[in-house]
Amino acid sequence: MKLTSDQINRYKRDGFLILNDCLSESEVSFLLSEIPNTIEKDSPRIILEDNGAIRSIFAPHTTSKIFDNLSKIEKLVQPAEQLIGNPVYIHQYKINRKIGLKGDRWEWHQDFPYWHLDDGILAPELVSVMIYLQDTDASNGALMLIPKSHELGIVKFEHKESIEQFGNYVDNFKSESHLSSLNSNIKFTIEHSILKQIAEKNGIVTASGQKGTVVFFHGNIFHASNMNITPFDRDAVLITYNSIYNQPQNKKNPRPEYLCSTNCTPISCNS
Ligand code: 6CS
Ligand code: FE
Repeated sequence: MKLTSDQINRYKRDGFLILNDCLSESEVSFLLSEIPNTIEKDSPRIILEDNGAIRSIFAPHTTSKIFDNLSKIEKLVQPAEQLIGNPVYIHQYKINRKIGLKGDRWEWHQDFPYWHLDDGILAPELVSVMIYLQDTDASNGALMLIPKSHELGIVKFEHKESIEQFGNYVDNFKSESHLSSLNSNIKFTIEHSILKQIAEKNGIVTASGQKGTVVFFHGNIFHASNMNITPFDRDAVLITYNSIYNQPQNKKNPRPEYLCSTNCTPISCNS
């Protein structure tokens, strides 16, 4: 299912595009029932919240054929190819669980700094596809985005040096635990005065949607999500597609395969 030129233009203008009813009720319940098959005890792919609840399940496609098939369906891959303008492969794939009453926040950040500095990906030619597996709104931690913020490139980090001061960060990057990129206290967050200035200018959009809603968003867009204070889970699948001509260059201390795939074979859609 290809995007219309109006949808493509809206994505280019805003940095995101929300498609309601992209997956059917039966597709979503099939995916939900498959989640237990993606969880391997004590696997580094499973990231826990401080309270012990599962926060993220990385690379679910490595243990589940169902999630592997999902990443190759036309209605996800074709829009990604249209938005990137090249054939794509999967850079990163995860299920972000926001378990009711336990799922924690994602502070305001851009994704591309992690893929640029930790993985050595040179250009922001990536698109993340977020699929809601439950009805999602502001109460249970929907994705919040600041329109047009993707046009600013990588902005200054809060409490951290600016990207220029990182210099050859990738070369000097100590292979610390990767948790500072994955937990509820992530290392590259947006400097607060910049966040305030851009939020005042462009507003904040809460991407609410029923199960089956899909949000396509740019690697440089400012985004965040609140903790889930409701008793209702907010499971979301995130597939990040990258241009096959924009592969990771960090060969010195690459992150593990489940965070940064080196299988850059272009995806051929299943029907
Ligand atoms: O480090 C990463 O690749 C992950 N971390 C964040 C905060 N967003 C992008 C990505 O999922
Ligand atoms: Fe993110």
